[in-house]
Amino acid sequence: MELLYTYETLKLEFPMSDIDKADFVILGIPFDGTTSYKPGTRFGPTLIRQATLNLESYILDYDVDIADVKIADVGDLAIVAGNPLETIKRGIETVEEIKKINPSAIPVVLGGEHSMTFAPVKALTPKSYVVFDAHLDLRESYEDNPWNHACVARRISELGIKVAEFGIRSGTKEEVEYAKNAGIPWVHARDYTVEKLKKIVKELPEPVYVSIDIDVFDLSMVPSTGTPEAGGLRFWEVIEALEWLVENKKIVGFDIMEVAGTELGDITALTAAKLLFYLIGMLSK
Ligand SMILES: [Mn+2]
Repeated sequence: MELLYTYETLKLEFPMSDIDKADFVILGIPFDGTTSYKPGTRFGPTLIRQATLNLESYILDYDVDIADVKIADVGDLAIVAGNPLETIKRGIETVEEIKKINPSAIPVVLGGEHSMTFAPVKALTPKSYVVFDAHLDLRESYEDNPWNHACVARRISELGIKVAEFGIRSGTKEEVEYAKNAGIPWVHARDYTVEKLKKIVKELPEPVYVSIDIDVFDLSMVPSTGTPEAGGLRFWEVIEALEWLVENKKIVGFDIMEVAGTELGDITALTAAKLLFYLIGMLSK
């Protein structure tokens, strides 16, 4: 089954399912056209898939073997180089195609810069958007481009979707004011606890879309990302929050974004791959 804008790329090491039979459908969006600092998120989806080769498919914590889960991988989106909006349009259409073929599947987007998250969110129309990120991403526009990666949470909140942000440690005064006026709760990485997240997310309407900008983690774990920031969260802090989310809220889709790098075996991709297996594992147990 072929989708209009996708092409095959590196596959995971165990047999993949067809889209119509899958519980999860992986789609890479290898775009880095508005990246500000470190380039290379165009290689993110490939690096994450390759990094899964290092992992046991059995998840100790959940007694789930990822190799037994029905996962389809539709490959990567054919991006429009340098044009985030046109690439987003292709992304929306592709996620809509996936949902048409299999309405119960959970789309899993691998990025690619964070601007691309708008595509699955627009296609899946969740009521809430929970994001783990170092950055507020609430700018009206950045470098004269409203589709820049620094604006994605703002564009999503403008859709009328409730936004909540965790692990934040970078933003402008204007972004903080916008969050206040729009009623967007956010928790600084310094103040972050899973209990604080639960308190905020408990009130959010369902279904929920979950986005993980890999830069939410401390940069010692994720040096290869578009805009690395010191002072981030630890791996198990994020996993614990995700486990609670999966148990308490209906999740319509998730993504792991901003993985960059140019070398196989990059630490950042290894962190993202482990996170991908844990997310699929916790949603399958
Ligand atoms: Mn970020």
